[in-house]
Amino acid sequence: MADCIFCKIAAGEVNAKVVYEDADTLAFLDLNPQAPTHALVIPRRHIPSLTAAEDTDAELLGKLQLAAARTAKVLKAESAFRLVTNNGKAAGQSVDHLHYHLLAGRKLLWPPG
Ligand code: DGP
Repeated sequence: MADCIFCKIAAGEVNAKVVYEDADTLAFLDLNPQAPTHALVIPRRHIPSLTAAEDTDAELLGKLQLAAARTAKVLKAESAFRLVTNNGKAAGQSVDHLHYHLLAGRKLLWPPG
């Protein structure tokens, strides 16, 4: 999508520190990290949010989960990390391209704020 920052990162038009990529997904470090390890895992294809995903996206959503696990391994965080998506403005979503935050490297509180 033309105006989507994450589509631009996926296309290589905007720089990001990419830590994992495959044909369908990409993971890069968050610009505003909330933990010592903070990556964003996204589908290359534009899906605005998890609730915008459709039945035809099921395979891609599965790949996104696997990409997150692989990203955790690349970042040596596989033993303890949190994977979360903010779905909707009130939940904190500021970029309308589906993304999972992968957070690690510090004690993660529960319940989250
Ligand atoms: P959310 O608020 O859940 O939609 O998360 C969006 C995240 O995206 C936020 O933590 C900051 C990050 N972010 C926004 N713009 C950029 C960018 O241009 N590059 C990178 N690396 N991260 C970005």
